[in-house]
Amino acid sequence: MSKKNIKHSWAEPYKIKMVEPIKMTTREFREKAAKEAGYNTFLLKSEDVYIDLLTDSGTNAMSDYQWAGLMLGDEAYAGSRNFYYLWDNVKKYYGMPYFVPTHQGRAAEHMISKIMIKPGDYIPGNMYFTTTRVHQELAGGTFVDVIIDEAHDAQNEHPFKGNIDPQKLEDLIKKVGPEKIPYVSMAGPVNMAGGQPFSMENLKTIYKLTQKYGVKLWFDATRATENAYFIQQKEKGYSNKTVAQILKEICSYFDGIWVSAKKDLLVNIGGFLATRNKKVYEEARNMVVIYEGLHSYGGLAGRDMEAMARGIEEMVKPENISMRVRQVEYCGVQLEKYNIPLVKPYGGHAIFLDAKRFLQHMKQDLFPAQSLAAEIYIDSGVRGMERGLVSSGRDPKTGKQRYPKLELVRLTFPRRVYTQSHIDVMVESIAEVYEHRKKIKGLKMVYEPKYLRFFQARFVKL
Ligand code: PLI
Repeated sequence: MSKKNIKHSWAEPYKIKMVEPIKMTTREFREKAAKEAGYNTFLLKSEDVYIDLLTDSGTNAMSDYQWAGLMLGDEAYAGSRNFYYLWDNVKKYYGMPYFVPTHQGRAAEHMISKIMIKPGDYIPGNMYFTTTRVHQELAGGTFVDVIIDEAHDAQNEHPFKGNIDPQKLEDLIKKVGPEKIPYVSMAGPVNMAGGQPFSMENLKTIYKLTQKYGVKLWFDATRATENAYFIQQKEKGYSNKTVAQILKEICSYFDGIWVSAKKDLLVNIGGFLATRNKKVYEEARNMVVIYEGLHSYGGLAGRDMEAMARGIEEMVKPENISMRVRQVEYCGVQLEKYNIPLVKPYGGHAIFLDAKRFLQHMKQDLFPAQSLAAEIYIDSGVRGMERGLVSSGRDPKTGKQRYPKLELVRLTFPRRVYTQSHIDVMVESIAEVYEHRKKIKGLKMVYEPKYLRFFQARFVKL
């Protein structure tokens, strides 16, 4: 190997100052725990989990800079200095002049849906997200998926599977009329598609289309920094721009954004709504006092807002965002060595196992992804999450199950929490489950909640 090729490895851009011990359990223990949890990984006790890849939401490790900021929390009921610092950073990094904090992302989704959607409206989006869609439906709207077809194919290696199909969008606008579309709901990277980004080129096309018909464009910017990083890495003309510059350019095309700060912002709680639309801002600022708290804390402590403000500064740092995405990539590369079927390209926040191909012998009605997530936990204590038929739920009008093309198990990486060795152990466990996959028989749902059933549904083994 030439000297030029030696420096390919990467390592975490931090060192560990405090550790949180994790409990080691036996297979027998985990079999019992999984049964008691109704084979739903959301219902497991966290202390019974060895490597927790359930979600990257609120599970991040904060830096010493963020922890130090907690001590500067100004816990005034009104007008705390942390609120103003956070607002300044929202303006600086997202480019949005108006800002309303919320306790987490779905509170912002609730408000924007209530403000913008009238019964009978249609909300086109690049694949649904669970909480986003339920708020759109509860406001009387109908979500319409206008993502490109490639996104529904786990094996298609299109670099920007989060793109909106302009033709699908224009067809919908012409069919229902622009007045029935309060806004286009764009997310990036697209969580349910496997963490797939959209390109700047696609965003510009969609922006022009919405301008042509006078339709608003809103952005779920929950993991926007990852999308900006993918644009920098993959899209022509962006390799010399910083992630911070790209993030700001992305946001410049949107009327407003909602954010779950529990992801990109490297904190454990928080969210916000930000916009350049003064009218929407006035309504959100008024509404937040009913559902969340005063407009200058939105259900958060002053110290939480301080950690968020500092997290914004850290999330765009090149070493942080590249390590984040490259850790996920490392996991994908290792799994592929065992021929484990995955969604390609690898996502920004997670690796998604393709349960349809992993458990080819199982019909979708037997919940392959739910079964696989339970088996992986039983094998090694690694906790992932179902993203398939259970998550997709039922059509609120017909009550029928919505059968998604993608039947996936998500292995999601909390930021700055696990090391390469954790990933190696996890990969070996999944390889083991893959070897014995034919023994997995599927599950029967025995309890089904009305909303977002994946969180609390219970199953028994067949
Ligand atoms: O969990 P919240 O309420 O802070 O945020 C809701 C939410 C909105 N948009 C997107 C793209 C999300 O991924 C999201 C929450 N995601 C979770 C909890 C996850 O595990 O992916």
